[in-house]
Amino acid sequence: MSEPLERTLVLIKPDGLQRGIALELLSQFERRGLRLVGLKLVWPSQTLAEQHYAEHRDKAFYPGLVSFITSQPVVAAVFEGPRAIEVVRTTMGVTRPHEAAPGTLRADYGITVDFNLAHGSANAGDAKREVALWFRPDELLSYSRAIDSWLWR
Ligand code: IDP
Ligand code: MG
Repeated sequence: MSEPLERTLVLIKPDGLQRGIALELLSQFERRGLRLVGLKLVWPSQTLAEQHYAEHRDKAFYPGLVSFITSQPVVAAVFEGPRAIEVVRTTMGVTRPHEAAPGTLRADYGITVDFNLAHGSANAGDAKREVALWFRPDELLSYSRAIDSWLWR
């Protein structure tokens, strides 16, 4: 009953780092059993931010979003595991913290959409594109952990 392992991009946005809870937030994904395969601090360039949020180019909030994400460093991480993309999204909760379910990261740590703390790839296509955008192949490590056999098969 093995499920294919997925990789997905997580960003802890500037608000998470500035509030001093970046690693606390990341640990929520680790605690669920996801395996960390890439991790770094990045101060995103304008180009990186624009590429990352390209799908929102025409939205009213886009200029503010790009200026926010480039204003301070972010933590970029890649997590791996069965259904990792969905696991990250459900752990984060929906985009607007006031609509997010209690127990999710955005609900428990946030209150407005402007400061919703984290990014997680939305689907398999986005995950592939975003992981490649933020990490070089040699920055991603493939390894196993002894506990993996107690988390998935
Ligand atoms: P997601 O981060 O849950 O995937 P998206 O709809 O892809 O949500 O939006 C990307 C990011 O843009 C959000 O996480 C949030 O930071 C910002 N954003 C989305 N909608 C709004 C809005 O209505 N006002 C301000 N910022 C927004
Ligand atoms: Mg999105």
